[in-house]
Amino acid sequence: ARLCAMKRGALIVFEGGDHSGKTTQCTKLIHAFESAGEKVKLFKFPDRTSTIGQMINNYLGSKCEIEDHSVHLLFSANRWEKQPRMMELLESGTTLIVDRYAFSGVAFTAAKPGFAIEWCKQPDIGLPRPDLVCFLTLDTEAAAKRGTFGGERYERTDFQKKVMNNFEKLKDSTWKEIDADKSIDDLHKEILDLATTTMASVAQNPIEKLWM
Ligand code: 2DT
Repeated sequence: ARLCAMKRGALIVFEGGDHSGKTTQCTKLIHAFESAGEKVKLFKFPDRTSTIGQMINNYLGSKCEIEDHSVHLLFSANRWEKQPRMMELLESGTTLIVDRYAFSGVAFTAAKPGFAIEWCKQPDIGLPRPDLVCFLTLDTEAAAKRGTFGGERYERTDFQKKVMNNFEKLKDSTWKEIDADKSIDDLHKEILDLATTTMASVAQNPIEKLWM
């Protein structure tokens, strides 16, 4: 009898602006899949729990200064330190829901003066490539209704505009732009649908790599 290849998990990434609902939607998606008996796991970047993550956390909270190139590499290192576990899970059939990924890495650093997109992409080359990027968009007016910025570094309107502009330059065929200006449940239904389709369609495909 022919051996059937085991199905792999899907890599599903959430990106988008502040207050677009990324974290809420990741949580709802995890719960929906878990109730349906699917193997799923949540990842969030930056992962502030590791040693590198604590340095990033201090930087974002302005408790320390880190040179811009250096901190860019730390954000990337913070993904690489999770890469072996991510690959192991994907290969053993677990779908990963990821709250921010390399696209945030590039979009945020490239919003700083003197940083080219191409330079910013280099350290993340070779990380597993997402099967689906849910890019949640919200116009400035709708975003403002959801509250003001917190006190962390980067939470300023002018900077965020540059970030959103950079995201536009990173889009590829795996991106689905989703208007987040709707109820949490309506948005969830839309995303669940996309995620379910993606899981089924990539099950027999190899895991590809960024940004090749
Ligand atoms: P959260 O508010 O989602 O915790 O993000 N960032 C994130 C970067 O500058 N580079 C990266 O590689 C990543 C993943 C985005 C904290 C801030 O960190 C920024 C907002």
